[in-house]
Amino acid sequence: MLSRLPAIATSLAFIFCFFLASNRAVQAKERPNVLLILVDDLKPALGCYGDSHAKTPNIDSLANRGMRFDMAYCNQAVCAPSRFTLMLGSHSTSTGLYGLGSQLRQIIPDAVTMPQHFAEHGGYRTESLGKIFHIGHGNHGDPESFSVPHFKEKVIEYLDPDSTDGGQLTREEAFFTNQMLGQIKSLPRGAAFESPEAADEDYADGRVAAETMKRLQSAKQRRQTDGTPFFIAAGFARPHLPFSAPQKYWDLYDRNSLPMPEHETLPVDAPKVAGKRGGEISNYKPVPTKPNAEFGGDLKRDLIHGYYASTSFVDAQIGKVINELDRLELSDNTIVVLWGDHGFHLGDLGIWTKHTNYEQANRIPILITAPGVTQPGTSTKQLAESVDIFPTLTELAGLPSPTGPQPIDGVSLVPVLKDASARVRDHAYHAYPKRKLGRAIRTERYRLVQWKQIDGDEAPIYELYDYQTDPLETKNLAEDRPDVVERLSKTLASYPDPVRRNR
Ligand SMILES: [Ca+2]
Repeated sequence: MLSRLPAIATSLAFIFCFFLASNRAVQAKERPNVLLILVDDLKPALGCYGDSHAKTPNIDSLANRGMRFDMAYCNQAVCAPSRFTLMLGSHSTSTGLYGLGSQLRQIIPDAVTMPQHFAEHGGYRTESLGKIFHIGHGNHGDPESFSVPHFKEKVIEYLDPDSTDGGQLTREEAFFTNQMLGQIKSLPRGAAFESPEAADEDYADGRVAAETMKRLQSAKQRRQTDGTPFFIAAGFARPHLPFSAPQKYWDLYDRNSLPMPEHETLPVDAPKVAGKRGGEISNYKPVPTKPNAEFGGDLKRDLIHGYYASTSFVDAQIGKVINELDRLELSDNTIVVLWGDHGFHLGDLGIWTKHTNYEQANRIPILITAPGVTQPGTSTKQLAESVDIFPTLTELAGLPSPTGPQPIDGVSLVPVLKDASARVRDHAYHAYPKRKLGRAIRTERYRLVQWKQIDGDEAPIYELYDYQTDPLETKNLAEDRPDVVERLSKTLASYPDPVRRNR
């Protein structure tokens, strides 16, 4: 009798596993699909966010299908760390993944990313196209996150030979393809913008859109055949520099009517560590290479025109993907999220690109359409962070909440999706490491930034901005408003101590 026990146990275990597997298959058939659209360096310079200059009919139409988050913030205003926060649900200050070259699997080998979680707990087939995890600067993406190999595309791309001094490898192309990483400054600079007569698919974003449409077609067939739900992450490279976009998208704009920066000096009384001059933008010609050099008026206008043209180009590609989702009759059972990885300074405060703790680098678009949950044409002023997307999507899909092993800092926004006035957080948190680490609390009215060395014992330096009275961040009010500094620094103190930089 005793000798038969192992056999019985094995049989029971087999039946149990079979039951679990078949139960999971049944549940998987009922799960919504997920289409995650990531757009590189996209600030809310979009028609649906009230930007009257932007020509973004497709993103505007996507916004009309569900809920627009008007006070959404990234957790760190640069590509690689921001994408880690999205995919892990963890702040960079909780993981130490602060750098462009930070290696996820070296730091947290067993991390369970959002697509891994969907595959493991929901039976999803997970796919990635274009810029999802940051690739470049020594990073190679995260193949473990997806069911099938990544569809890799270029971020830095030129068609016009003049943009590359006749076809030479340029600095940013080298960074983004992991070449010559120790000798970048020896390479020529590529152009900051180009506007050839070209077809959409001559550039990466056109090809990513075309491939995403094919993947949706196969996913539909798979869903019909065996019920497998899909999680497809499509990542678009523009409006990241260089502003390489076909001429027809530049032609949508009257360059002389585009908005120029209103306030081009750093905030009065702001600490030096918080500001920025030069940096990424200086790796492109014809931008002056000296950090404090004045940009001519034409150059500013070219860059701003290029940003808007690139946004319109990416908007058209997103339109193709959404049209295909509709044509395949997948829209009724597919959650669609559009997310920009961080904002972008277009000369405000005299700053270009990102890498700061200021408003323009940190505010992002988040649009969520969840069939049966969101109402068309809704918006919310509730605060939201990138880390919230992971627990929001798991709840919408009926999956268990993420539990790590990485620290989970996000909260589900599903209550807000159901009721735009529901409160799930009273502030957003973000951070940026420079010579000191700047950690910020953004409320509806204020932003407090605390600058301090990690593990340092020096007195922290504070910045405080009041967006009710000073939306352009012209003056640091920390000295004038100690009451607000004290209240918000208590909120900041409720966060875990920041993890040291790992790379
Ligand atoms: Ca980016």
